[in-house]
Amino acid sequence: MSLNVEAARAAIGRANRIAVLTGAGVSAESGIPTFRTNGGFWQTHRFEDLATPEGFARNPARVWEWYEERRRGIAAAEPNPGHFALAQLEAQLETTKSEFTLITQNVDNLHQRAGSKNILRLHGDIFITRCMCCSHERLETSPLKELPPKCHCGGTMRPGVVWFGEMLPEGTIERAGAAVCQSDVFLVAGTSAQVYPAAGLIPLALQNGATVIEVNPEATDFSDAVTIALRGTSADLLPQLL
Ligand code: BJW
Ligand code: ZN
Repeated sequence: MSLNVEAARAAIGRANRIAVLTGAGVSAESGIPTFRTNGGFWQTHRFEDLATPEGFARNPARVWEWYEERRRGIAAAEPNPGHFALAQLEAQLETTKSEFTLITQNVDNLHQRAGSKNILRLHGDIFITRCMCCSHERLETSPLKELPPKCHCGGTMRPGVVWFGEMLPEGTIERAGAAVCQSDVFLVAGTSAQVYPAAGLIPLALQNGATVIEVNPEATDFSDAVTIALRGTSADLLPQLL
């Protein structure tokens, strides 16, 4: 075990309040593609077409086909040792009355399926559909019968996720910021930290004196600033840390 892994383990062991930020990289070892790295969606697809309100307005069927394909892939995937390690840490901290907040940018449900409970989902949930007209929401985990799906009010349903240029679900970034400011340790795993406001939580933690630990096989814009940068995958490193 490297010195850095030891130092990160020790910081986590001492902490009373832990906040975690995860991104697409934590689900990569479950077979779910990321956005910006090797084979990521934005290397073959235009995000303007698939992940903006304008792209959806231009061609709802195209956007829905992409989401439906991803929903199928996620439904067939299983949480990996990285997801399970975070759920175990939360369960352990519960017994010592320590605080644990898992902040995720992921729209898959793998943290939840691994047993994590206190989850703040910054970018929504791919299994929720929401009516463009009356905002009615439905949780739909099985394949959809029609694309785009329709609401009982006749309106078109959209995926319950956050696209570029849209606000995050009400209160989530505020709650995430509060958890980060109060944390002794902020663990950041599997995110390129390029999308805001999520990425802004990293400098916020540093300003508030938290030990910031990054887990990522690649360097990010924040690697030099964080307290401990660990190079490796989350399925490999998170179980060693926690
Ligand atoms: C591994 C691994 C392994 C690989 N183990 N690791 C301030 C400054 C500049 C711009 C803005 C700003 N504030 C707002 C903006 C605009 C915009 C933005 O940030 N743009 C930037 C790109 C510059 N932000 C927004 O629009 C946000 N809304 C907002 O701010 O509202 C207020 C506002 C509105 C209008 C104007 C101004 C303010 C909303 C952002 C929504 C992002 N949506 C998406 C799609 C969600 C739905 C879906 O999934 O379909 O969210 S885009 C996509 O990126 C997705 C992700 O959650 C998000 C982050 O990606 P993530 O998770 O980091 O993945 P990758 O692929 O980038 O990185 C994977 C990482 O894993 C890599 O580092 C790998 O190395 C690593 N990895 N294998 C561990 N095994
Ligand atoms: Zn409706």
